[in-house]
Amino acid sequence: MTKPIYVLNGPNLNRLGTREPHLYGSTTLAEVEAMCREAAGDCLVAFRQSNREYELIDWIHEAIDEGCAIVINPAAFTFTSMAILDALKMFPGPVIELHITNIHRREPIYHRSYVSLVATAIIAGLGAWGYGVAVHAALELVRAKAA
Ligand code: DHK
Repeated sequence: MTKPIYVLNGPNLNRLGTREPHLYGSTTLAEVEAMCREAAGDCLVAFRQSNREYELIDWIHEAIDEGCAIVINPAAFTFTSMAILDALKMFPGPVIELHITNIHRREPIYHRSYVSLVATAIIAGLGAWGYGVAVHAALELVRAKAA
């Protein structure tokens, strides 16, 4: 794979490791990044996190031109951002929506995802381990399409 896979993370995920560990575990974002790079093998990874919606949108636009796949944990923007949904609609490759927790087992405010309207697949509830699964899945989808 010559084009990188974009792994994009939304607000408050920079606090992983100490943020509500009973929900999100103790894995830090840096450790998540290392898991993604290991899972990607020889495929480049553009791993980003922002608390700003516009930055996530700019990175999705960058991926439209430069990336082979997107794994995105939009965090709270999952449930609020039509702007992120509209940006993802322009991405030609696979989009894996990733949540550390099973959002469907949480409070109702976490049950309606805008991103799910465009995601190729959704992984939720596997904890931080889900990031590696999502990267593997995205790359397999890219390889299958290229075959
Ligand atoms: C992460 C967040 O920050 C929350 O806003 C989502 C998601 C859940 C996760 O499980 O990774 O509701």
